[in-house]
Amino acid sequence: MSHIDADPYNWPYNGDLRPDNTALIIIDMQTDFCGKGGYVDAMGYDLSLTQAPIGPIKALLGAMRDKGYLIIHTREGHRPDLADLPPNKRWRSQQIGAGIGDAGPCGKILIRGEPGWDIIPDLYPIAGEPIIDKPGKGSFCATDLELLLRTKGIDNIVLTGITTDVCVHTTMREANDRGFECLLVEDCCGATDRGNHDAAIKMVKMQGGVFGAVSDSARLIAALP
Ligand code: C5J
Repeated sequence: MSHIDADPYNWPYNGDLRPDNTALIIIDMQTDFCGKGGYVDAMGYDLSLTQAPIGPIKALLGAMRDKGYLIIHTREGHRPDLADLPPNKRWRSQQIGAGIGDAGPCGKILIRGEPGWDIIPDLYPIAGEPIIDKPGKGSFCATDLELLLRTKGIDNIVLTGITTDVCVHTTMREANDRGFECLLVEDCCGATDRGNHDAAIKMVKMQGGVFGAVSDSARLIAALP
């Protein structure tokens, strides 16, 4: 039995935490979401908020890699011909001056293969770590993530990345509904707005842990079996 000190309950609920039944998912740590000249920068949001989790994720990634946990990375992005970009998503991005598919300092915004779309060098996957390319906010929508997790025998998912209130939350909700036991690592996430980050963390803890539990990198690394 192994538990991580977490809120509102020690995680996972059944104490069955092992490297072979638990995965770390690192969501959308792409230049477009945390780098100068990327999508979030073009929208005018404070980059320090989405850059804050880089250090904590790096520490957690190192610890979980060393112990043999499955590490999965995701990237939000669209085909260069925009065939998988819903017109309403494109229109909304244009309203805020950061049109998906439009040219920017880091290449076309949120387009697969462009420099801004890729994962930042500090957290780049190593050989053997799956990357899930997703067109939406949730990592399960239109991807093979669930197949991959079931095939590897994963029950528990540790969630990190950006942004807390959008892609991390959507993925956590999707995973929770599929029966995965989820832990959100608070300091390994960031949002484009501090209040939204805090609200997203609070939401998880309602109703006895409506989507799972919340901890932080120090508590998780200290107790990682
Ligand atoms: C957003 C994301 N915020 N990765 N994407 O559009 O959270």
